[in-house]
Amino acid sequence: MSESLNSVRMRAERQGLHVSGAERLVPFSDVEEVALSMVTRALHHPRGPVTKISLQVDLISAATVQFGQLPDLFNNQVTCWQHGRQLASELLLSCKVAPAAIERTMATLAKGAALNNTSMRGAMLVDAESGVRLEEDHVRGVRASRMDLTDEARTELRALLAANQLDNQHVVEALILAAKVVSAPQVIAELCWSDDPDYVAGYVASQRTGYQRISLLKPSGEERGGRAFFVCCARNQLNSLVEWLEKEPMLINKIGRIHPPKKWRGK
Ligand code: WAQ
Ligand code: MG
Repeated sequence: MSESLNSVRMRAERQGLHVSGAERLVPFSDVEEVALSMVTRALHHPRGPVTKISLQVDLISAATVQFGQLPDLFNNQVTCWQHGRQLASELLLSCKVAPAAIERTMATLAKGAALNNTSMRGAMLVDAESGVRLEEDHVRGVRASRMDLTDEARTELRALLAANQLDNQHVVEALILAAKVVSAPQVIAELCWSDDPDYVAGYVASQRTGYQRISLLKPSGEERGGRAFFVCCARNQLNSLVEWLEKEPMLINKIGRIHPPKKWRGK
């Protein structure tokens, strides 16, 4: 790739509480339009109103861009969020996350993983064996950043998602984020549910399972959401993992399969 890219990042808050964030990697010609749409989105966010919007644009050298691929999407339909969390636990177990680590992390996300029991700005970093939280700052967490789809991959993905009634911004952004995060060999799985009160779906993602979308992972109206990256990582490699997740650019030029909905009835 010869053309340089720009990382465009937005974060919005209300009196210190995280409201919304967005990440794109785009050519210079698209910076203005993308930046404007992020500001518009922050101003009209369902978790709003906001009191501060931060926008950051950084030039990225083409030589540093890594290429990636989206995971396959599996569309699990559950009838209640309790079943959703059961399914998420099973999937995380299949990735070899320890049962106590799963239980502890879910409880933390459910009560709000930041201080004052609110949502964090970024993700928890959790030792997959012990369940211990490893992120330095429990409010900010770790922010996966500088990842996006190529235009061609975005067009292809949105057509495929639309054919499966899944074409919305949450799905597109979550697939991109998960693609980068689970491509790190130290991350054995990711768990996520939204902090938007009306968006009740979430997922477990890993190299092993792909992106396992779960239709319900929380009750409607709930604003406590979050992400946990389960890692198997020596302490002295943690800084470089976080640095890679937050700074290294990844452009995704290949999409995955979208599987049809499948009912899951609980155990
Ligand atoms: N890096 C790390 N953690 C993040 C990031 C990031 N870039 N962005 C958000 N988070 C954390 C933060 O704690 C948020 O509170 C939480 O994730 C949820 O973020 O298949 O909408 O943007 O239908 O609300 C998943 C299901 C939707 C999509 C996820 O997340 C589907 C969603 P939100
Ligand atoms: Mg949100």
